[in-house]
Amino acid sequence: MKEPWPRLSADEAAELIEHNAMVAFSGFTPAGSPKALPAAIARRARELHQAQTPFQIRLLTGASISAAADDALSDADAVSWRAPYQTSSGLRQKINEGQVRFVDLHLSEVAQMVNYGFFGDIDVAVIEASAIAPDGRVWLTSGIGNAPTWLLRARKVIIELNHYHSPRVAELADIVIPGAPPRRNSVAIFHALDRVGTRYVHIDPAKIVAVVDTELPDAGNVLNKTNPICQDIADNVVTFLLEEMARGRIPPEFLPLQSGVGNINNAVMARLGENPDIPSFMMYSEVLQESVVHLLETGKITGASASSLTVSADSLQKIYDNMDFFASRIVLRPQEISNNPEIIRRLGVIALNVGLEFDIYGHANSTHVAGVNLMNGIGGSGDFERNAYLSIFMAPSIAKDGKISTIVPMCSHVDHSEHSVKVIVTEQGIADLRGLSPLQRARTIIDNCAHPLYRDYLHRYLDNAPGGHIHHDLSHAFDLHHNLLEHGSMLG
Ligand code: 0RQ
Repeated sequence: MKEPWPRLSADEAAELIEHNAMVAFSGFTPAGSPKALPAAIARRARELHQAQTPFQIRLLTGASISAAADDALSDADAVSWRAPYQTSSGLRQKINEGQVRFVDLHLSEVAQMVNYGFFGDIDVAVIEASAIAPDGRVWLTSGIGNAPTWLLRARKVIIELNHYHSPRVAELADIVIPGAPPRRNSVAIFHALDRVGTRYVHIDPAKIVAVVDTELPDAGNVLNKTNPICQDIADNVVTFLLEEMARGRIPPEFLPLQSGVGNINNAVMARLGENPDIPSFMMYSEVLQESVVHLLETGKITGASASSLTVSADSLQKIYDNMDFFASRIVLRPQEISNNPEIIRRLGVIALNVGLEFDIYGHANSTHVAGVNLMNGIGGSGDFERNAYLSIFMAPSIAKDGKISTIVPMCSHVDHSEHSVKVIVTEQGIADLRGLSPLQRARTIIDNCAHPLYRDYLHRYLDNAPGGHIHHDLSHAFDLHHNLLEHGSMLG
């Protein structure tokens, strides 16, 4: 039987994308993101630019894509607008130079904002799939992200049919799209592994304008380096959680964990995994990193829900080779479900995220260095931090060999407020902020979390700051940042 859609090369498919189109990529991190079209779109941009023809796309994704893909697109000046999250150094530079307009969004909200038309129509969705059926069923791969919404909303769909993935990867998926307010029902997830949807997305097959065959792995962005500072932070987190259990504030069966990405989070997962006093637990997270696969195998993690499997090629292969074991322990969800505030609050998630800087009252900056330069974006950290039972923020107390204190008098940009940041942990110690007044919080954060290099300065700032409920000296609150910008070090 003749297929209802054309099989094209990536370059041929890229020609279907017009200047200024809103393009939406599947996936969440490199997992599940298109692998061939980003480079082909970049090539198309270069060719057209050489012919003096304008060509740029507006690009929506789930979270980050591979840094190589974002780099290729930004090197070719192929992107004019980008949302909601990125981790590429090349794109970051263009954003900070004002050449690419970037919108930094809570990841759980993106699909709904698109459904309500806040960003205009989606012209083309580029979706990595493990299989498609002539009736329009599309099975996704190792990262779901916003792909279900893109498939349903886009005018045209280009499928990257990636034969690298096991066809059984679809067994991990649980696809459901919440209804529109005000008649949205509750999402009936009462346990991290509950399934409430389908394994595929069903669309009008007439929208599929091209199928591009690929066989490419989810390259890059697998971080599992560690260092003594990460280990100390991880030990402090484990100590804190054990004390919470001893006081009965975490139940004996533990609570589901969310863990951000990066070396600190990997170290925390490893330490939790090896500690015999931490019971086995579930994950209700957005990304499952490398360490989770091993902990699922040992039984320390009994089940994991997320939007993507951001693991090494070896670990992904292990999952595919042992699908009978892993398919009953992993659920991959659209990001508006993996990061859904209702479910996070209901399950009592413990959220573990990393920030760039914290002020002495507990506000956190995750996104903007010295308040001006974007790092990556808020990602899903806000979805979890605001709604978690326990929000724990972690960071080394200093960055850049001590030139930067991550504890400052006033955050130069606020992503998470003092009202929802519950605990701050550095390698120096733990600041449990629950129930503390602002001045108590300030002394606790300085004494327990600030680096000794900066502790006296921060105490002096607090002692000299005028105020009422909160003390601040508005003419000196950013002296450390001024020092950094003028002298390259907060120490002056
Ligand atoms: O610089 O890369 O040049 O060495 O920032 O810092 O300590 O290596 O930590 O890689 O975990 O990143 C907040 C950016 C931390 C990340 C952030 C410098 C430091 C280093 C990286 P180098 P670390 P990480 C789940 C949840 C928001 C999104 C999120 C992030 C570099 O965790 O993007 O949480 N979070 N998502 O030297 C200037 C400071 C600094 C600083 C550190 N105060 N000023 N530079 N650095 N503190 C994932 C998703 O949402 C998909």
